[in-house]
Amino acid sequence: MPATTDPHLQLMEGLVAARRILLTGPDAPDGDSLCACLALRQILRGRGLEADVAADVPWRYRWLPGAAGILANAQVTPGWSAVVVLDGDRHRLAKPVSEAFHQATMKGLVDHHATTRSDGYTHVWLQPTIESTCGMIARALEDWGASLDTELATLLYAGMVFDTGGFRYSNTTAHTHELAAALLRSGIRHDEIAARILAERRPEGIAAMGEILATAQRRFEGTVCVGRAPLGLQRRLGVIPGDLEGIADALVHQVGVTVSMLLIDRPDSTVKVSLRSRGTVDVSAVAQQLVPTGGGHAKAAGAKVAMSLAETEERLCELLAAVAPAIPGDPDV
Ligand SMILES: [Mn+2]
Repeated sequence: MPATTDPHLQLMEGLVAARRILLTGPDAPDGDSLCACLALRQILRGRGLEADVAADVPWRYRWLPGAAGILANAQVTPGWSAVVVLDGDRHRLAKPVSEAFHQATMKGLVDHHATTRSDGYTHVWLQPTIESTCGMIARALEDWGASLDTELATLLYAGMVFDTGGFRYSNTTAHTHELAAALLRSGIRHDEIAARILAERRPEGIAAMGEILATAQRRFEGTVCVGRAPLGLQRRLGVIPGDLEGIADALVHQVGVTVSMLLIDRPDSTVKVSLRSRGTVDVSAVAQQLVPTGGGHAKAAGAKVAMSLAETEERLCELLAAVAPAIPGDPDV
């Protein structure tokens, strides 16, 4: 029997007592975050609770079961008794959602990022040893008395596939595969899920990927690869949110490269940074040093900074130089 002090049971206890529940993730959510929100919404609605999801959904995730019913961030008005942040922390919520969070009586966190701080919530369920937030939910189903159907299994499998890069990243464990096997038995189309969540691109995204890879530069004696997506490139090629997923991974998977950075200009004069590591460099520490709201995992991290693209690149190179000897030599070689 699980102890009632277990965070996933305390969270459910709080949610069952709540009147209106809003589930959300960081602004510009990834596959794990959206799938975790939709999965928890299905579980809560299955218990007769009033639960909704708020997110601006990139095209890549619009096929997910239940995605059509997601509220856009701008549609969120105050009046939620519980707001739960999944797969990321409260510091990166979109503005209307952040206001709803601050006014809610119950403030929940469900996350697996080691860099997430647990202050500012009434309920915290944080498990950095688990590969994905969807994996946390999959592991809690039995204790919650929730039943698995094909729709729920599709969501949980999609989040796990997304966060493990198709079971290839170092966060994948034997237990990840055991859970995936249990989800496969529910009759999901795992090939379709993996193709859509990881591989599929729009023609505009293919063109952007080609140009970013072709113009990427290697620094630090070739061990660090920098990809740049300036606004000009994005506008010329018609890039929309969701088109640039996976490019940071492609950059790091080159012979001799141990760290990659993808720098994406945003229309609000900020830069979105995606960092990947294949070696000993902890890129979540680099992201946190870049900006306090940055962070993630040791091998995959991100940040949003109010600097120019060139300034961001130079600052990141300074930080990488400081973590030597993992990174050799001069940033300009
Ligand atoms: Mn995640």
